[in-house]
Amino acid sequence: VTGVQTCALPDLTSQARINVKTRRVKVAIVGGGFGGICMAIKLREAGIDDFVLLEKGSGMGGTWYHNSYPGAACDVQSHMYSFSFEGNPDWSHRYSGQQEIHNYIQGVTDKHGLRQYTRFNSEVTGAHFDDKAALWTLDMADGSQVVCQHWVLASGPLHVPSFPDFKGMENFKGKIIHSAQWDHDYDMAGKKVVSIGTGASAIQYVPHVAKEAGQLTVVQRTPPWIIPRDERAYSGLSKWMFRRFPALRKLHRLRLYLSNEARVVPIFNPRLAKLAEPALKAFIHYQVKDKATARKLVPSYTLGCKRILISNNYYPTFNRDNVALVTEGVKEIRENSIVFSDGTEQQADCLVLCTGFIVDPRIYMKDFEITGLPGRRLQDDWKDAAEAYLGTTVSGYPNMFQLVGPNTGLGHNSIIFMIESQVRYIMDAITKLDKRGDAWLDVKQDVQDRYNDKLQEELKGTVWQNGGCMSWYQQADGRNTALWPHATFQFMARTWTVSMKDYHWHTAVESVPVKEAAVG
Ligand code: N01
Repeated sequence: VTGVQTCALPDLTSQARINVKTRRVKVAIVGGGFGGICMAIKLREAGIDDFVLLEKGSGMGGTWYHNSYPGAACDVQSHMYSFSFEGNPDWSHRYSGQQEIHNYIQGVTDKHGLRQYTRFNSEVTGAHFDDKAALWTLDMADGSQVVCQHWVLASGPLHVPSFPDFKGMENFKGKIIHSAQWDHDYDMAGKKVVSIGTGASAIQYVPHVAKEAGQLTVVQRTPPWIIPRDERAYSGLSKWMFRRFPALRKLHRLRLYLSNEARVVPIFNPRLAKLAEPALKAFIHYQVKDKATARKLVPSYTLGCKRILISNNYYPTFNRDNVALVTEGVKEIRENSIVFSDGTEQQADCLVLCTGFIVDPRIYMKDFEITGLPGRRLQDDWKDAAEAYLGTTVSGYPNMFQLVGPNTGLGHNSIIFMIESQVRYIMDAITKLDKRGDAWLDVKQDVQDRYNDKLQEELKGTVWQNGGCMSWYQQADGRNTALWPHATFQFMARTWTVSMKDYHWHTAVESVPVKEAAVG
């Protein structure tokens, strides 16, 4: 790996310093996944060491720390699903598994000495801005507080598992596992397993669970479109070339970037997307022997409306004698079984819920109180929809930044590209503010409103809105607050610098002495 090595024991002095009851820093980062790590690295590179990274888990990695179900892997190519500034010539396969990505994250964390800035098992439960002092106070679940000038919400939208509310669920006597909270100690050998949901996670673990379980019933509400996965392993020679000639690795990354980026075209031309559907239907019928089952696996909405999944081993799983596909709805859960809407009853020792995440920040942040300028409360401001400017700043909440905020998700390329663009933008905001000698910046409401009105207008023509499906990209009323509806280089261009005229710039009214217990 160019540049990624393990290092360095934590600086115990700094660690001790971080654990005081109330701590004051220039920047607080919430979340230790790819976003928080990128932010921390760029702060250090800019010579800003006065920051803390608050992570609710006990390790770095976010999604890749928590999601460890069998077969967990990334469906974006490894050379794209890694930082542009921390290339890894040693990726074993075109698409990496969770463990390899997790190892990469640990390597980057150690190389940049980030553990000494990190407070693990530290859940942030609220954030409040004091406009006189120009400081934020972050409330922690353990009762402590962190006072900061800026804070960056890098918790990501896919971290609160969604549990369906099936009738009788509480009566079930067997084991219940959510895909995002896999219990590796539970032995499925010989067990009757019912798996609910057929999204990105399910299609990855179903082939593995099928091999282990006595019987596996896959409950499908809506079939996903699945394309073949280019499973290639990188040869020793390729890795050597990538290490010896980093320009080759960068060229390879560029090629992957451009080929992914080309997939933005059908998003705006659903008729183009439809052209690929006959080949994918043929793929299903080629891989699944039973014709009735194959027909059930064919989606009825336009390709791309929901996230396009990639797999070579999901469809063949349905050729196994111990696997069945059920397309009836779940009517009721009983002590040892599940009853479907057609009245059939399936015995179950274990229910695996692959029912996704609560993605709407209005719901998953309902217990996370954020108050900004006087009279501003994020729950109120977002009552109709979560809105930000460039997915990063929210009017009325000065010096608060979000990574992978509203309308920054992607259906076609690597989210890490978006994160790097956002981090560059945040660094530019912090730097400009310091240069001006101001205390806080706040995006103008009319700038934010115009931006979102235009975005929603542009989203209207996309396959996500017109493809005949509902997905987690949309909130309940159909509005899409999740995805960026353009090429990613357009996002990079928009976030390259902070435009002075988009923001109000302010000095603090009061100066608060830099000492602990400034609040609380
Ligand atoms: O969740 P999902 P996921 N009764 O929301 C079904 C990322 N990811 O955890 O389609 C019955 O996709 C629901 O049915 P329907 C990626 O961005 C990335 O798999 O709503 N079924 C659906 O089938 C992905 O999009 C990787 O009709 C119910 C499923 O549950 C995101 O995470 C890997 C139901 C939920 O699928 C989420 O993926 C894995 C109910 N009551 C995940 N409620 C990479 O490779 C829900 N469903 C990068």
